[in-house]
Formats: sequence, structure tokens, C-alpha cells
Amino acid sequence: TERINPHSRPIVSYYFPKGVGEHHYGERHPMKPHRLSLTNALVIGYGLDKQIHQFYDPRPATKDELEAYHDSDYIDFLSRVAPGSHNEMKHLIDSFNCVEDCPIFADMYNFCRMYAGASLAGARKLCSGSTDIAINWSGGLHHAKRGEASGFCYVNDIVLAILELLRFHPRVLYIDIDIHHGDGVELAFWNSNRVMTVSFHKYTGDFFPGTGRLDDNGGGLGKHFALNVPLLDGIDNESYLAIFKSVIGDTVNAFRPSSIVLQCGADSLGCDRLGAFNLSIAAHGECVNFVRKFGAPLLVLGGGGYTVHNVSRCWTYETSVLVGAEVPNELPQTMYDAWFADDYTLHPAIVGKVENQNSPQSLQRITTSIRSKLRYLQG
Ligand code: TV7
Ligand code: CA
Ligand code: ZN
Repeated sequence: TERINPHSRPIVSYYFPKGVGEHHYGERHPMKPHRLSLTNALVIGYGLDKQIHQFYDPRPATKDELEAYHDSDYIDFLSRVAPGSHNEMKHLIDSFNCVEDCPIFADMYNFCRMYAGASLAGARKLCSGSTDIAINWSGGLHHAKRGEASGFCYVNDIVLAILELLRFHPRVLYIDIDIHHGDGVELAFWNSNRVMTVSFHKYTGDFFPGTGRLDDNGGGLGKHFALNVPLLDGIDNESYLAIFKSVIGDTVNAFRPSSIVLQCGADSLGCDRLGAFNLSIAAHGECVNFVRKFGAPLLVLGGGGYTVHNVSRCWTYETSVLVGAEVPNELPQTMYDAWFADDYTLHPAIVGKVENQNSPQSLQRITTSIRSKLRYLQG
């Protein structure tokens, strides 16, 4: 494992709450926290932990910390509910949307405290100026609302981390490459001109959560400070990278963020169990590298990703990109070898079966429209 460029080594802090990967949403549920254990094993297997300045087991967030954004009656409920308390709490369970997508599972509240605690610790480390990049693959749960769960997300660690960054940073840019719209983060900062949100996502009438139109751009003081890039199935590396670099390059130029939060949902990879984009791990990682190169204090988070063996490869590769290390394509041996028995490489051929539904014309129209929206920021 060798450094690519020893002269541009950022200080990288990595947050892995011990035990976070042992939680289970349920047998048939697509969200598998186990992918976090796989990722961590690969990161250590490659020896990347030795190139990371601090490898933390952060403390779980407290109730007060969660209530910096969330309603206290909702956090009260999360702290009390347990599998089996269904009957007496049926009404509350429904009203906080803890059904189907967001089931109540064993130790759920601690799971939430762990992933939120890790994002908060990363944000605080960035605020203190003692790290350049903070990574929390267990975070990035972008759908959670102030008073309810949504889309596998209970607590919005991203909003909490951005609120923390805002104590020291005048302008925070949030970028979301999960295939789903980052609706919870957009909503929290809809009226703010200090947080600019940019989400790339699949947008059709019925794909979850159904929001994130090109012309949804914030309100009040926050008008023009939300951007949405609605895409269709099958988008390939070349088209995605072109639109990503154009939109993010223009946004950084116009907004001049003092720090950046990047949600790296890996359900935008080809062959995802829920998504149908067609990105390779290399292209997903190129988005991360493009953002890294702006050199702004950077909080990197996980998110979705439902083909577990590819998600952990992707986030391992992105960890190597962020520390500036080159790692061999052959995977290191870990206790999870059986998961990677397909070909034991970091970059397997991910052959999506979906053809690109995005025409060059439709992508050009989006790029041009966003460029003109950004002109409002300069004024
Ligand atoms: C960030 N898609 C989260 C993405 C959240 C997507 C959805 C499922 C799903 C849930 C299951 C399950 C599933 C195979 C897939 C309209 C519904 C349809 C629940 C069955 N299998 C992120 C949320 C999305 C739960 N929800 O952005 C238990 O798919 O489309 C919907 C809503 C109503 C509820 N039903 C699904 O990636 C982390 N859910 C199997 C068991
Ligand atoms: Ca997104
Ligand atoms: Zn997603």
C-alpha cells in the first residue's frame, strides 16, 4: 500500500462505532448494517488504518444532541420503543412512521445514537481544525425528518452534523450521490442561505421519496440554495461524471463553501438491489476524489447501498482515495472472505442490465438550467 502523492496528504479521521454493524432491520429488509463490518474489515485488511491519523470508536450521541434537530417527543419515543411493545404503542408507532420501511428492531435507539454520534464527532473534529477529512460510513441517513422516521432513516445525522459545522463555518455545501433524493437534509435547510444542498437522484413519478424536481430550489432566504439533479435509470459512468463535475464545479465556484458534507450512498452503483443506475466503483470514487480536490474541510458519510459486497468495496476504495493511498485490486484476506468469493477484487466488473434512459439532450438541458440557476448566487 503506497502513497500516491506524499506532498498532498490530508489529515484523515475515521469513525467506526464498534458494534454498529451488528444491528438488523429484519430478515427481508434490504438495509444491512453488516455492510459496515465488511467495509471496516477491508479498510483494516488493506492496512489503511495505519495511514489514517485517527481511527475512532466515537461515543454515542446523547438525547440532548439528537434534540438539537429532532422533536423531543419523537426522541422520547425512539428511546422507549422496543420490538414487542407494539400493542400499547401502536398509535405512536404509526404516527412516527416506524412501520415497514422503518421497522422497530432490537437496540434501534443505540444504533441511531451510534451513527449520529460518529457524524457529530467528525463535524466537531473538522470545526477544531485538527483534521482535513472526517469519514463515517455508518452515517448519511438523509431521509429522517424532525419528527418522524422515513426511508430506513430514524435520526438525521447529516442535519445534526451540519448544524454543528454551522457553529464555525459560515457556508456549508451538502452533496448527495445516493440514488434517492436527499429530502430530509434539503427540507431542514430549505430556508437557509448558509447551507446549499445538491442532490443527484433518480426522479420519476413513483421512485422513493418522490421529491427533488429540477425546479425545487429552496424558499425564503434559502431561495436558490437548493439544487436537484433528476436522472433516469441506467446512467453510465461517463454521463454521470460529466454532469456531476459540471454541477459541483459551478456550485463550488458560486457558493464558495467553507466546508463540504458528502453523502456517498452506494445504491447509485450498477447492480444495486434497489437502484438501477450503472456506476462503477471507480466512477463513484471519482466523484469523491473530485470533491476532495477542492481542499475544503470535508465530512464524508455513507448512506444507501443494498448489494452488500459492492457497497463495502466501494467505501473501502473511497477510503483509499481520501487518504491518498493506492491499494491493490486483489482484496486482502478478512474473516468475511466468503462475501467476496465472486472474484476477490476491489473492482469487479459490475455489469448493469439497464440501458441508459438519459439522453445527451436531457442531460445537457439539466446542466444548462443549473448553470443559469447558479447565476442568482453571484448577485
Ligand atoms: C438512504 N424501497 C434509503 C432508501 C429508502 C427507500 C423502499 C423498499 C423495501 C422495504 C422493505 C423491504 C423493500 C425490496 C425499497 C413506498 C413503499 C414501498 C415497504 C415494503 N423491501 C436511502 C424506501 C422505499 C421493508 N420505500 O436513500 C421491509 O424493497 O418505496 C418505498 C415506499 C411503502 C413501503 N413498502 C415499500 O438509500 C439510506 N422500500 C422488505 C422488508
Ligand atoms: Ca441523492
Ligand atoms: Zn438510497
